[in-house]
Amino acid sequence: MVLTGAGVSAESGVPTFRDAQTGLWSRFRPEQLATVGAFVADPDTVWAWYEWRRDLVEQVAPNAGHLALAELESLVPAMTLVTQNVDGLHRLAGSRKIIEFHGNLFDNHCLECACPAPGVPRPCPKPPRCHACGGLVRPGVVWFGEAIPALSLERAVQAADSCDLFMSIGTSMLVHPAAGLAARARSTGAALVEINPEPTELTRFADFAIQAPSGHVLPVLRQALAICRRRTGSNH
Ligand code: BV8
Ligand code: ZN
Repeated sequence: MVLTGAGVSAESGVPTFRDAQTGLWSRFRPEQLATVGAFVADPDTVWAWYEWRRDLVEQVAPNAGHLALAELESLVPAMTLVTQNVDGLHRLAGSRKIIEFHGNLFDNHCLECACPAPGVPRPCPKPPRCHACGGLVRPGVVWFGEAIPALSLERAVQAADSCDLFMSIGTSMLVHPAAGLAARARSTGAALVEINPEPTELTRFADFAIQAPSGHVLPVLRQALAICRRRTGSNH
């Protein structure tokens, strides 16, 4: 099982949550904007923050780390990728078995009736109205204080409980319940590997802590696995 966070997208040019927000958004903290309360209080500002992030993500490409993870998936069919990222870059890189634990930046649904709101034209400076009930349309991400969608949580917990190797890549391990998945995997005997240039809450529990950028480490890991495969001829 692989759990990724914002650090995996950093080398694509997407600022992480811990990075200081740039420009207009420097006076807010993500935890202040990424909540239902913030959206209800000021829908135009919160919607504009997501439009700014969508514009930014649309201009970047998956990096070598995303691409290596997509290739690892074909080398290790049992692998499950759980991502906290909402930027869609893993899918763009070719990963298919993905659990978008916190949703996706480019999805929208109605705040009132939860009706999906596909095809919102871009740019869209203000939040559109729901075609079913006229309620405000909101970004399809999981905000702080909101529950993780039940199916995503169930599948991620199942992967954590059954994996024999848990890799935490590019995450500060501060946001729950995503961060708790590592402890679940460890409690069922999985080996823990962390790839992060900085130490985190997980580092002291990791069997291997590789303190380097994921865009550098993951291609090496993928290459090493492919060589092992060729030498041993094994495919499990
Ligand atoms: C919930 C979508 C309950 C929105 C996001 C238990 C303990 C403590 C707190 C809580 C708890 N349970 C619940 C909470 C509250 C809260 C929480 O965890 N708060 C934190 C701040 C303490 N959790 C919630 O509210 C969750 N909901 O629990 O609901 C409930 C239950 C039932 C019914 C009703 C309610 C929901 C959390 C989801 C929030 N949504 N995103 C949006 O994006 O706008 S979270 C958002 O922040 C991201 O998705 C991501 O998950 C998180 C940022 O974390 P990281 O990805 O780790 O990024 P970060 O910047 O922190 O770190 C980057 C790392 O990369 C760094 O370590 C850096 O060193 C490294 N790095 C940098 N460059 C590289 C690199 N690594 C590798 N290579 C590089 N090149
Ligand atoms: Zn509606």
